[in-house]
Amino acid sequence: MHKPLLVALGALLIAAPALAQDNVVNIYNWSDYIAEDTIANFEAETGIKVNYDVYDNNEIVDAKLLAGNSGYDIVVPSGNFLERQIKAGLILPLDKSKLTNLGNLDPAVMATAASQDPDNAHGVPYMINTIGLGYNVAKVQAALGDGAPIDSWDLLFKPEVVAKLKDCGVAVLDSPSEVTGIALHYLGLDPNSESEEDLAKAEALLTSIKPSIRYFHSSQYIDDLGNGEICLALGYSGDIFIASDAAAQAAQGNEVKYLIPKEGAATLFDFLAIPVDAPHPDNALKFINYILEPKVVAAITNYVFYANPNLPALEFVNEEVKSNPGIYPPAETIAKAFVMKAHSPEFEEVLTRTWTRIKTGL
Ligand code: N2P
Repeated sequence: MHKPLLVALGALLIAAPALAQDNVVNIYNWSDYIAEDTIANFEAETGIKVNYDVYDNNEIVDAKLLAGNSGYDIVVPSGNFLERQIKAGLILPLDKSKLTNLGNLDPAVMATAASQDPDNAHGVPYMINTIGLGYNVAKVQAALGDGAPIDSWDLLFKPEVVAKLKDCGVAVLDSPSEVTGIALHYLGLDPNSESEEDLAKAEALLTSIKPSIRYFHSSQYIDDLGNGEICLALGYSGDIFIASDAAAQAAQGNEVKYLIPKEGAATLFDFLAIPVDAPHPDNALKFINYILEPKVVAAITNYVFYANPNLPALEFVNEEVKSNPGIYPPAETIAKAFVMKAHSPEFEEVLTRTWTRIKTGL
């Protein structure tokens, strides 16, 4: 064989594995936040290999981004965290010329999202969720009788009420900003307050119900609610619907319902975003553009029961999902909901210490 050709072939052989290795995208997403076949379908369509890790708490992602060199190409922070991450220079501005499907997103959602991500420059709204209460209908009825406040945060925050649910099991998200925000809202205070006096009131409330809480965890409650191990959870809307669906499939007599309390629930947008030091930003943009395809994101909504902001996707969302007011909340629920704002890094530190005290009593 001709020598230069041999050399060229040899170079190709050496380069090939390196290229194959490079054609990847490293994704860090919430657990239970994608359809079963989304990743495989994306890999088949694009030839890009996906490395997929999961988390169940905003603080974990935040810490990794702050530390730098996370290796991730896509992360999915909630808006209040994204807002601070953008300000800290941790997120890459989106190259919108590569996001040809961006126009599918609801302009009203984009306008709201812009309050956390100015000009929608850094994040693509992925899913919308509320934080409310999931409960086991029969167990709560058995413990509390007919007068159970199954329309109110009283179910969790009134010590004498929640004490009656202690034996059937109560779980709360391990999420300092969200849980203290909800406690402040319940007390009639600003959920985004950074006053240490207000925080002390939220701490007192949470400490008063602590003896009735079995655990603080942000994903364990899905299985436990589904199989009747616990009867009340402060959790994310779609996760509680996953539990409800599992309970119905198991047919063991557990019926799980989701409650958006009448006082109002927290509403969150989670965003697809690219860390500033992402090793494969172009592949990240390809993945985000794929998620923006109506059928792709509708399949995710149908599987994980979270609403997406993609307008043409709505026709592919199952009827029982889009007509469920716990998944696609009606206007009056949204009007009563509150949006979490970013905390200053200083307050975040105070909050972390407070949260440890609430959980450990120390
Ligand atoms: C998915 C939880 C996503 C909602 N398991 C958190 N914002």
